[in-house]
Amino acid sequence: MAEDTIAAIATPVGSGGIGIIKISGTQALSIATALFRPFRQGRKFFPKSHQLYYGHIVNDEQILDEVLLAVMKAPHSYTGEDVIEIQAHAGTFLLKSILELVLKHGARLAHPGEFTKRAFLNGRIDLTQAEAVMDMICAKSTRSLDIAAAQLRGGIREDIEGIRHAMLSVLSAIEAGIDFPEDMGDDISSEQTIAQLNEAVSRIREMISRYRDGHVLKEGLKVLVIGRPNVGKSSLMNRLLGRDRVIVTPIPGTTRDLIEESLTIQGIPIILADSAGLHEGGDLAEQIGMEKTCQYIAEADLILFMLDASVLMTPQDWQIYEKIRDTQMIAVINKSDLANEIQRPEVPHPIVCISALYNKGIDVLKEQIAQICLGKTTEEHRAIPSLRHKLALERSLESALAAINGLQENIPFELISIDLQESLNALDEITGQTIGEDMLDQIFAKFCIGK
Ligand SMILES: Nc1nc2c(ncn2[C@@H]2O[C@H](COP(=O)(O)OP(=O)(O)OP(=O)(O)O)[C@@H](O)[C@H]2O)c(=O)[nH]1
Ligand SMILES: [Mg+2]
Repeated sequence: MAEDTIAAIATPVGSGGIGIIKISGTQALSIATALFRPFRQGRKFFPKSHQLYYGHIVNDEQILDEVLLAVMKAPHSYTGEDVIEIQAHAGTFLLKSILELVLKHGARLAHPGEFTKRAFLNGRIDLTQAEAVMDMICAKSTRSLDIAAAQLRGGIREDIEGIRHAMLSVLSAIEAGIDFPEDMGDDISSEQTIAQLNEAVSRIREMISRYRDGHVLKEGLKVLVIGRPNVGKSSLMNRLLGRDRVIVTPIPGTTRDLIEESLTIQGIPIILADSAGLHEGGDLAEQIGMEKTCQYIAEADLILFMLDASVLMTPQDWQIYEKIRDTQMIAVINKSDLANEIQRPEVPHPIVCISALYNKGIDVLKEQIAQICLGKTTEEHRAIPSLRHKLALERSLESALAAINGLQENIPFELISIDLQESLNALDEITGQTIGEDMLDQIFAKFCIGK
């Protein structure tokens, strides 16, 4: 438990209905008693846990604000410590004045994420859950919110615990083998032990494979609109965004740079990129734009290959197609309003006909995009969204494989035990059971103050 008491304004800066000042630590209750005068209970205030009190915040008998005061005594609070929340009127100056008063009475200003860090250090939540708190706050789509919520419920911790358990039983057998080689030696190198480790390894591998999906669901799938000049790429971008974000003109070569925007389609976060029309020649700016487009092809999760319904696939279109034929792609035939009969190109990819100008076929296209994107993702409750988790899983995997190798090659148990320890340590880093102070600081530095 931390010795000092921390405080911060927990609500966003600016004016609003209510602003909350949060205090956590051993002095939280005494600070509240010193500042708060309940309405009905005479002058003395004996706060009970999980009660809401109505009264005034006073500074030397001068009333600062009329507030509600929530009391949550340790260990049944967010941080696991005594916590007081003052719900005041949300004026920046007012909240700062109350906070100053709290600090004057012995609290210190909290660092970013320090309340959550205390919840973690006091064992109320593990590190993956602490990270999920910030992911909840930053979520930009229903799906990323679902991932964060599942993580907050302890989904990742449960998976890690399962693997840990299997590895610990192997480790304890091996350590017994080190201490009593004559009794245990034959048992350990037995196939059963290796099978047990192999099982753990495949579960780690499976978790790693879920990283990409989780990451995609959190950050957004990259969707690139590509095609020759003037086919209507920017018009489609504007349609999908529902606003005039990029310039559209009848002049080929209007878009020169790659332009990214975020949107959600059926709750799936998407980063949509409009690009410069691909063609031979062009001035320097266009050429740089085209180069960027070509580089982006490798990053994109899905490509919308745009064609013009009023002309057949031109040699230029085929050239572009050659660059993207092996990617996940939808052929989008635009300007369907200009063609009596639409010629479908012979490509083995899904084809959708639209008119960006007249808003035709856009819903069908959205449905296709959503289906492909969903096909690329696992259920959110099993997703691994964090790069930190993935890197630790990879380290754990490497050491576990080294341990299996060691067992097969009859390497001394002492060395195998080191590999297993390393593998376990990497797993423990994810939940935060073993983690350096630097790493913790890095994680919580991303939080906002007051959380
Ligand atoms: N008739 C018709 N015209 C369209 C349609 N979509 C776009 N256009 C027109 O086609 C022209 C080019 O549209 P843009 O969206 O700027 O095309 P682009 O592919 O972004 O062009 P560049 O940026 O030059 O590569 C504009 O005059 C649009 O109004 C459509 O569905 N039907
Ligand atoms: Mg354009």
